[in-house]
Amino acid sequence: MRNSTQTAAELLVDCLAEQGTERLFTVPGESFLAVLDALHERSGIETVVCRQEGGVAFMACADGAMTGRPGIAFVTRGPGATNASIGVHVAYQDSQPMILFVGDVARPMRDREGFQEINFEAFFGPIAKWAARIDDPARIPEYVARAYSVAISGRPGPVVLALPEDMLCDHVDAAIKPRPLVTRPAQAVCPDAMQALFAMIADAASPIAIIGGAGWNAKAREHFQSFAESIGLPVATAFRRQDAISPDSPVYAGNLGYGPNPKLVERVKQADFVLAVGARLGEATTDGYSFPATDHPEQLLVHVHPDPEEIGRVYLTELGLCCAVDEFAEAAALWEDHSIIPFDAGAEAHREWLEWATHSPADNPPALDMAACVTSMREALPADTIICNGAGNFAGWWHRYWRYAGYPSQLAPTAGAMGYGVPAAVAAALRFPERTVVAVAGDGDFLMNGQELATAAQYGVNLLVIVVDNGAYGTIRMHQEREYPGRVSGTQLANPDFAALGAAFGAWSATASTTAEFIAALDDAQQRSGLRFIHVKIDVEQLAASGATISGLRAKAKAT
Ligand SMILES: Cc1ncc(C[n+]2csc(CCOP(=O)(O)OP(=O)(O)O)c2C)c(N)n1
Ligand SMILES: [Mg+2]
Repeated sequence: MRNSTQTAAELLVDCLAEQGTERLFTVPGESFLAVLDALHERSGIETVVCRQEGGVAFMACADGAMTGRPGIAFVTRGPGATNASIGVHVAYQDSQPMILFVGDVARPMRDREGFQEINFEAFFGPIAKWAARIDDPARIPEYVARAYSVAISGRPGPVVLALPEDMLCDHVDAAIKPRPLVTRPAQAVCPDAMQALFAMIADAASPIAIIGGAGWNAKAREHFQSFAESIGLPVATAFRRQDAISPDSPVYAGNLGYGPNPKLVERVKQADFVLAVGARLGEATTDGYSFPATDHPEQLLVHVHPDPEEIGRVYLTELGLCCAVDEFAEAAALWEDHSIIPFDAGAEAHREWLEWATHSPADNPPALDMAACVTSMREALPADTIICNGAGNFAGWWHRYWRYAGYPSQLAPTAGAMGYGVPAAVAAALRFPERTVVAVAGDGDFLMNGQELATAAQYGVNLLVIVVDNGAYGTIRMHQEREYPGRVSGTQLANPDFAALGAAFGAWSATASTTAEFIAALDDAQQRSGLRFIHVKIDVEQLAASGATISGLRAKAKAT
């Protein structure tokens, strides 16, 4: 029997192995026991057992972001899939390849609202690139190959495949084999369009490039950087895509997104030519589609993006290049055109960024000065450290004062989902055991997925966790103080003893209430390996890296 047939679950696992899957993330369910069993037989794929499906999906999403191949997640029916949905949404908004497999009710139970039943195609439809169900086990190779193809091609994103429990136990002919490795289709640059682009740059007086989105890799980064440097083109990064260029590049102009350098904002507004590469130019990067503006007759926009539907979707676009980021970057680096007189703007913009991103201590600094703490990390940690965060104002200090060198070195959700940082850091520590990985989290952010420290401990990863505790959902408090000054409602937090919590997960832990204590704790943490945890206590008065304070916002409200 075994020689002539295989179970559907075995075939599925073989298909994943054929696609180069080394690791998958899961919280198990009885709906896909057959898959767990098939994994038991096949040692080539590591099964990472997590503690909540939000953590599972974030780990898979981060893994996909790091490798460019889909991160793989397995969860169970309604409860597992709904927990995991936050990671599908992030993978969608962040354009990261991921495949979520969902154990589904058995086929005979369907459409009766069976136990934990959900119509997954309908549920995930709007937040996945493709959501489908495999009913016929003989077609597993086709579905898996298509899932990989959809996840990595064009604008990458998440795919969801539902697996009926009974289908996984079906026997199929052993002659049915996995399809071979799926690769991204070639998306080369059109030479005529390239020529037109170079002519426009040659005519520009104040150009700027905005780079981001997915599809970057170490080589693409190098290529684009050498092109930009050769003509002095200032390069800004889109929201949370700061590792798309080296911070040491003499044309790096800084990051857009929340709390950008006002001088960079002005530069983008005043530019007569914008080259967007890979970036969708979303709401966060453009401050609500205001720079570049959606209609900007005085500003030429060239949009380079792998998905033709993104080009011209929101913005008036002079020239669209539908191609892959790395193919564009390479073509730009190798393009022979000597008509462009190099701009001084790149060096100017870089100076402005350095000034803004360099901490200058205040006369009266707070007891624990976040900007000083992040600056001290630059001395203490390797330059290519991977910094992971979820959502909250705390992240702004790293976005401003950390230098994201190396690739990848920033795992942060452009979708702004809290709880992403710790799971992403676990995935990064597993993927790059030789590199330093730091999860930074707010007190609110940490408690959304901090349970994945148990996963970190179980797999023995090296990971430093920094929790910035201001006793508040500080970001919301900041907006609240702006809109409703002095009326604090729904934003205060009573917290556990975070250092004790970290220790309970097996971490070496410390608490820092002053800048000096932070520096000492960091030094101590660096002498150790495994799980390390620093609980940083800050006053909520220090609201954001922009310098916003509660008293400042209240005073401003009084004055107007
Ligand atoms: C999953 C999720 N829920 C709610 C929000 C809305 N939100 C954005 S930032 C924030 C507060 C974050 O608090 P904390 O992690 O303590 O960081 P802080 O702003 O205090 O530095 C909230 C509630 C979100 N972005 N994601
Ligand atoms: Mg907080």
